[in-house]
Amino acid sequence: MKVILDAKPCAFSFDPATTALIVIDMQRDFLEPGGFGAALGNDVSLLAPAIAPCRALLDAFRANGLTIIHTREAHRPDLGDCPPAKRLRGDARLRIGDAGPMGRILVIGEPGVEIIPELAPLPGERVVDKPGKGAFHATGLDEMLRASGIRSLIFAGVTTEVCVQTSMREANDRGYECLLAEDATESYFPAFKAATLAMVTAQGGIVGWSAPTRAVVGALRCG
Ligand code: TIU
Repeated sequence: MKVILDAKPCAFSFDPATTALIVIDMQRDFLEPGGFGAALGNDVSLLAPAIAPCRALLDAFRANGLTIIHTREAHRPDLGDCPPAKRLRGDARLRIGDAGPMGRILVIGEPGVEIIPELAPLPGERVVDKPGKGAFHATGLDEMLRASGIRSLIFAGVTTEVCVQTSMREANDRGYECLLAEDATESYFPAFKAATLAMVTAQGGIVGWSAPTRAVVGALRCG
């Protein structure tokens, strides 16, 4: 049964049964001091406002028994899935694979890759480790969603203009109806977050829709 919520650039209509919540990279490496985000010179406290809205979305999807996917930006310990072009980019104090205060940066199995405790996955919720910025690159996520009959995606997580926007664009090109939860995503650069929200919803929703978390939660309550 379809539900409709107020969104930009126009109403977003979705069937909760064929909708997944995709929480992008809410992991310690981006949200806590000592991880990848901090090593790149960012103020990680700027991402904290997204935590409570992400939790509200998780609570609503859990209460309705809906599909939830968590992603983590993470590489194999041998870094065979991390091209040098990615590892050597920029002047990070700690590069991917280097040992930091939360273990090796962005490496599967290390403490920094873990999703923050407030948003920890529950049993039955899929956790997709992704070697790229986009959640569809080299992950099998598209096949997983199609096998589950998912057609619409609600996006949340960090950072807005890097992994969230990349994933939303990948999803849009694969035919999913995508909505970005405006307050459940943050960037180290507030202006980039604002620009992303504007650009994905411009031109009649060229990439998709956006709406506040309360609109998504409210629609699920009514649905
Ligand atoms: N640096 C930055 O803003 N983001 C990333 O490197 N990865 C994600 O967005 N997850």
